[in-house]
Amino acid sequence: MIPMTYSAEVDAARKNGAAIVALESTIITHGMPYPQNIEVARQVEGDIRDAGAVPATIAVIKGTLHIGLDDDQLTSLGQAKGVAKLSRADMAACIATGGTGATTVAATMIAAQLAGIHVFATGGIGGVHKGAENSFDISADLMELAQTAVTVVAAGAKAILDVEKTLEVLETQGVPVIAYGQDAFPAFWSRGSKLKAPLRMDDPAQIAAAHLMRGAMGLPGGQLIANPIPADAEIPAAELAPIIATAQADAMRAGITGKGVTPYLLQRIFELTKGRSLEANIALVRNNARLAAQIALKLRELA
Ligand code: PSU
Ligand code: MN
Repeated sequence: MIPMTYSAEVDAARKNGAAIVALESTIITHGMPYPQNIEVARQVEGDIRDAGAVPATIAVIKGTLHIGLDDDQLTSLGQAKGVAKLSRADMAACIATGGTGATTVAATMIAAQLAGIHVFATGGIGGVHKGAENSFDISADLMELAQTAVTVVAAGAKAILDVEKTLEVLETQGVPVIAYGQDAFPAFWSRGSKLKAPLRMDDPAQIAAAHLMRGAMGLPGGQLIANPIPADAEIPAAELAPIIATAQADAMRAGITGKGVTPYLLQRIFELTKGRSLEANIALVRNNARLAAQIALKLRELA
């Protein structure tokens, strides 16, 4: 038996057959600074409610897998220090030993599937890090997309990654990568990139239909929906490139490896852009939440 509990709101949504959108918690504990992290977590939940769906923020608290957090839980998670960052490899161990941890994209997908939730909104998925030919640092998020049937809405892959190699791995793993409303694969803080997304859709109903078709065909994995950041919030890629390079060099010098890399880079880029990267990150997460809600509503209609 998995110690798993639903918030009152999510429990009611399940009983009423409402559309539910999963949200991760690593973005709260490791992706954004306090106190903005808590404020953003609340705003994103509000965006999903405004769109007519129900948010389910996911985390492990004292050995219980929570599907939906109440405001006290959200607040204490956002203030806690040294929270574990959970992925496929360590999520079960955390639950079994009574630990507390925030869920990454991979772990949130696993939890969403256990809870029967088909759509999940985040900022940007993890991917192949620059220099992966030496470090072998490839996010477990990619392999999760290949095996867990959840549609993940993200603003592409974070521009701190080797986006070209990330797309190659996704193709190898058989993950549909669908740009929303444009041909280019978006680069998180920037709308475009020099890379074309393998697929394009302009309508949430198409995305929902493709999700259902994969299920009908017995294909096990999910879909990555690459939703460009709103134009008024983007930071042009050329402006960001030297900042990312500096952050990367600093990470090398500081000897940051493994799970520490992504949080370190996000924090360093936040400092180097004097907070602008966070403004962009907030805008793109909220935009992804709105699209995810539309997809979840369509999915309920078509299923
Ligand atoms: N999106 C954001 N900020 C984040 C993340 C996503 O806007 O911090 C997190 C997700 O939890 C994702 C993780 O799974 O970054 C990637 O970490 P890694 O590269 O160590 O796999
Ligand atoms: Mn990694």
